[in-house]
Amino acid sequence: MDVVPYPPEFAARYRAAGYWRGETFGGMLRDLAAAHGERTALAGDGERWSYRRLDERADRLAAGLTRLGVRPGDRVVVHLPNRPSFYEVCFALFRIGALPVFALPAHRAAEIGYFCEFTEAVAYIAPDTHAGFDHRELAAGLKVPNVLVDGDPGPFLALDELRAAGQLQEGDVGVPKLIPRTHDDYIYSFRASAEICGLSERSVYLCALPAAHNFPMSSPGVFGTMSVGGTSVLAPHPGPDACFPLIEAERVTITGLVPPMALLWADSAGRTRHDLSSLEILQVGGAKFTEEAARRVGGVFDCVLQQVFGMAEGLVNYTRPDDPPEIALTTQGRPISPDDEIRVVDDQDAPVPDGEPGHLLTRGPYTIHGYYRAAEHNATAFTPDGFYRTGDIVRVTPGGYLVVEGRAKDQINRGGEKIAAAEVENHLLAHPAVHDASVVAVPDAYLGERTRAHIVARAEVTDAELRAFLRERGLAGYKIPDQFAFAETLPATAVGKVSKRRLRERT
Ligand code: J2J
Repeated sequence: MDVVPYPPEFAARYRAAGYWRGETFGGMLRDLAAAHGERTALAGDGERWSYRRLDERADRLAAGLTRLGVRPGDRVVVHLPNRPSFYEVCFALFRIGALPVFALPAHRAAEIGYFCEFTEAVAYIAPDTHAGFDHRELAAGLKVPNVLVDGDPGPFLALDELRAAGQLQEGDVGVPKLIPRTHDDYIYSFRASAEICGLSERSVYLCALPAAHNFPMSSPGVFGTMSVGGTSVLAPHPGPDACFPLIEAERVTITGLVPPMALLWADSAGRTRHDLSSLEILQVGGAKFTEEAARRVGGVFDCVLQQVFGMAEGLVNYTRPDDPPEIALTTQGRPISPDDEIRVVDDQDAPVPDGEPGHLLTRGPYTIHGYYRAAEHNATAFTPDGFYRTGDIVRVTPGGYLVVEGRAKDQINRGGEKIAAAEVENHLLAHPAVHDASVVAVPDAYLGERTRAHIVARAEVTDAELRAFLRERGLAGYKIPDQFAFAETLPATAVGKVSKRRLRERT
């Protein structure tokens, strides 16, 4: 089975509660064009599109893609930076009933090749070149029937004969996992998010993080902003130099950042000549925002600070804009929905006493019941009664807010960018001089965590050679270890597995 459906009794409950309304993205855009036709939906990359224009462009592209052979249910890998055409492509694919598979701009041949093959994608859609990287070269090496290039100047151009929808997430196994989301569950999550954040048609959302990431896509992100007829502004990158001028020019009211970027913004805000006074909400999430960092950022911006603890698999928690400031400084928020079920358990899946830290399990109206085409992995990633094992260690405050205390999954959170240790280890083990490899997180004042690869070599090899090797294999840059440490052996646990705990203690 490709996709594990919500159990019928749950689906029925979510419909009865009014969360799932049978709405589709295609229908949503049609309604938005009717209600807000001339209002600006998207601004960025030198373009400004009204809702009507977006609707028309999506129709035209859908027709073009259909002529080229894209059919309902087909998968299409979308690898676009922050520009309006990202959403044109999404809506066109949704109108056809095809599934976009979202890749991050930093992904390279290793990831993109895997997505195309694993999903049997019928097309790859990318810019010609972006940020100094030639996507056409990458595309030439893909086993995919069609390549669509979104380049300058003008619209799409079919490179090959063209026959050209999902969410993407890096898991803690050797290969990335795909997260299948439905129109019903996803639309509910961003509509409810927009309501929590108090968005209206006068809201202006700045998409600072990569558009393909779940946070700026749906928490409430661009789709949440669209759902109420607001305007989204697309930044080429999340730094203050790109974003501050946009905040001033577009009178941005809300944006979302990862913690290191929020700290960078706080440093720059003191000396900027740009007027940031339109900002009403600054969201921070994707990695632990420590109380100290939150106080620093909160003290600089004259707006509401909101913590967001979410995951592409579903569950998203927010501190509420009208919460006392202490809550936003010290917790990661509470779930969107009254029907989000939270369990905090020990290693045996037994509930821990109230307020104690434990593994976070969750189930609810927008949390998946299985990864795409991953039956074996799903057997351990979910409980038999359908709770998703988040891999996060949390505690719940008496007020029902979650505090993230740590992580049990073998994943490194490099300033919000997730790195599955096993994936990088697999690539390292492919090098003939590497006998064994183990990748762990090391604390970092700026990013929260960086990566260190512990290597047992069987022949002479340098860290520079290993870095070059990983790059040649087409691994995304953020997954290339920051540090290498060479050793004779790796420490073992009592059962003989590599002890990552002891590795982390090595300096
Ligand atoms: C600590 N850890 C956090 C937080 C995510 C909104 C916001 C973020 C994501 C996201 C998202 C954290 N404090 N505030 O999808 O819609 C870590 C946890 C979590 C994992 C999920 C959204 N916010 N995390 O980051 O799928 O470990 O989603 O399980 O990329 O990031 O990562 P991802």
